Amino acid sequence: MTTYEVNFDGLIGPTHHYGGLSQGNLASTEHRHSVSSPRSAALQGLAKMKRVADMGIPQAFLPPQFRPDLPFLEEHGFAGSPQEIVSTAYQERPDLLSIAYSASAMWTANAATVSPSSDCVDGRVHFTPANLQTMPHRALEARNTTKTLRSIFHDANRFEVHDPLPSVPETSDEGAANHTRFCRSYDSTGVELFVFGRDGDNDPSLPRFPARQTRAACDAIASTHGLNLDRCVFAHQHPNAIDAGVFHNDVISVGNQTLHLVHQFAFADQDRVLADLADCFGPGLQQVVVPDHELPLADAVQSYFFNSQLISTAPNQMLLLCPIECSENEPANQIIASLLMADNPIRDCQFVDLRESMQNGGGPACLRLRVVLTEDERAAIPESVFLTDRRYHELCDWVRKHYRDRLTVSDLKDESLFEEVSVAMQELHAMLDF
Ligand code: SUG
Repeated sequence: MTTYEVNFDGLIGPTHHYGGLSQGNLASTEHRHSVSSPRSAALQGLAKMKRVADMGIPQAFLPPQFRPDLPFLEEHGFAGSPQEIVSTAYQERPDLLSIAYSASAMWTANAATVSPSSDCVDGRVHFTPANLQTMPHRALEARNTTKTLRSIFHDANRFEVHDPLPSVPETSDEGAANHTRFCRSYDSTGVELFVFGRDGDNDPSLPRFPARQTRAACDAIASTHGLNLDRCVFAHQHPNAIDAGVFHNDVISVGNQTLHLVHQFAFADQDRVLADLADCFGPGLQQVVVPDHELPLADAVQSYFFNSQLISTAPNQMLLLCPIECSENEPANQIIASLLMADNPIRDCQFVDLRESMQNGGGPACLRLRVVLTEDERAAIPESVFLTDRRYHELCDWVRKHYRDRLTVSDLKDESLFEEVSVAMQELHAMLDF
């Protein structure tokens, strides 16, 4: 039976702005309160999805979450009509208004951790939506993400969407951005790599910037998904990497099937981690370690090279879909050129313009959640989640009609913005039947 990797990209929402909300994410801090273009952001995201779909690779999408999150503002004591809540919040706590308006659900690599049915003891696909509890604007996503995933993966014979882990520092979880799966082909049992930045409170090597994922979260997910622990590897992120701006593992390492591209300073105990992965996998795992002298950490973060999507286009053939910033970074360019010449499955490299998302620290891989599905599992989810040609054009038209070309944090107080978003979201929900 054919088994596919389906990419679920987040459709970028109409309130995409630069809040400067993510400490440790250098792009977010650097672009704090810059002018954003929600319209360009969404069209860039859609163009990336279309490019992947046009290669014949199944491409699906998750709708944006409704923002502002009024219940969040109400919990902080703001009351009245939506307009009153927004306008008082802007006067008294503009930081909270920016959180409530964040479009961060676009980065679906943080939506959940997913284990395909071939890895799970009960033969079902397991999902754990991430609690994203480290950052207040991201913590707002979990409830809705759980609901959306449950509505898409509703068939309990084939899927289990767990509750997110408790939203407390001990079980801090950021989803698939800290999880990589290796396999010989998508239908074979894989080896799952779980990456954490913090192992309890007594961790002596805590970085300066937040370490968003805990070891306890990784353990809990591996256990509830029913994974074979002999085929799981747990790796501690290098604290220096976190302090250099590597807030998620997918900023410093990317893997697909039999190929792992990883920076020299990704993990604290790198040799052990790579040896364990090779042991669990058995023969055939190709590990390409990029040395710091070829791609210094600062360039890895600036170019987001490791946030490229590594996509299988045919058996043992892959495409590297890189952020356009890689083409402007000399060391990243060199690495790409040498990978294309070396003996590995990468056959092609393409650059994609996602500058609007990149300026908030979200590259190609951040914008997608990978879900490996058999033909039968794929048939059990609504067809309407897939990006067809027709849907692509409908969504582009919808974005052009409703999204602003320019948005600043002071625009968040506009009554008209709230209205515009409400109308746009109603129209979207009428268009999508999931
Ligand atoms: O969580 N940026 C996101 C970027 C997430 C990237 N995802 C992966 N690496 N998989 C974050 O830091 C910035 C929002 C702002 O500042 O307005 C933000 O949330």
